[in-house]
Amino acid sequence: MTRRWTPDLSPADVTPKALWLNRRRLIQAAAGAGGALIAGRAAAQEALEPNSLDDIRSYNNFYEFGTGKSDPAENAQALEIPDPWTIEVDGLVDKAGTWSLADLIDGLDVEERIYRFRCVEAWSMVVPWNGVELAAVLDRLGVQEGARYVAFETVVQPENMPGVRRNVIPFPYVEGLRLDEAMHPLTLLATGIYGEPMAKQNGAPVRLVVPWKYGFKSIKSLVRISLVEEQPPATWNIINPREYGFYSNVNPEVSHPRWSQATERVIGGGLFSARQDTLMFNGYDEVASLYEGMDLAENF
Ligand SMILES: Nc1nc2c(c(=O)[nH]1)N[C@H]1C(S)=C(S)[C@@H](COP(=O)(O)O)O[C@H]1N2
Ligand SMILES: [Mo]
Repeated sequence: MTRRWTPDLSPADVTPKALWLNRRRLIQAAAGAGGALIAGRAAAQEALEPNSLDDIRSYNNFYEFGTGKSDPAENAQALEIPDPWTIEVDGLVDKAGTWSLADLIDGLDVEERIYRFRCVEAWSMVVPWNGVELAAVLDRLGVQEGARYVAFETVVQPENMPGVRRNVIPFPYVEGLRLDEAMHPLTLLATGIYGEPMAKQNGAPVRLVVPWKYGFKSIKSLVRISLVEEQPPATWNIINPREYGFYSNVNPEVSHPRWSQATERVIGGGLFSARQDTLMFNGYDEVASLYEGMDLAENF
């Protein structure tokens, strides 16, 4: 099996070797034993060609560090990452309290997931994330009866964050998912990219990744996870609810009020960088059942 990552690197060079071998074994076993679904999904993942680490680390949105695409690469280097990084877990959960990131993910499978990433601004990349399923973390925490949503919050370090000092949008940046979205196996808590620890501009040391939703749902540098009963506030939805819905599922048929969402500009495609068609749920059809019976133009 061959797969091109960058012209000079083989996948074994950029993925922790154990992980890479594991995944290969899984793919081979699935193909051999007739596990068509797993083989199919693995093949779909193989077919995506990830962007370079350079693309992924130099074209960012992280408003705490400025509104320009190249601001975070420079300004986010001031982000302080204390050891241990702690996450407050609260609400309707058995094991509420202050968790270190290490304890929160200790013993869980850190997997590689190569996902399409589609920003609401109509650009896209492909990112090889490393992370754990959020569901595994929530299971560890013990979600209580009555919890219907999960709320997330980003760290605020005004002294290190020029965007916070200038109040470019309200902070802390907050986001939320319905519990079934949070429990979906595609939803990740990501701690790395290309087998390297998460770069600060990408949301070190841990961020959410929800590949079927617009990028702003994938909140960075998490310091709080809350299990709650009511739909929690979400930053862009608060700023402009007419333009940014709570769900914000990628949907080529529902235009942003100021631009079409039918196509996207592929980052890293070079000078003649093509636009490509945007896919429903960003291509992750397996989430469609979460929204059965909902009008996705109404609940956008
Ligand atoms: N805390 C925080 N999280 C955030 C953002 C932000 O400004 N602050 N921007 C969002 C947006 S709009 C996008 S497209 C992605 C960008 O992730 P990337 O820079 O790793 O590509 O992060 C999302 N998470
Ligand atoms: Mo975005």
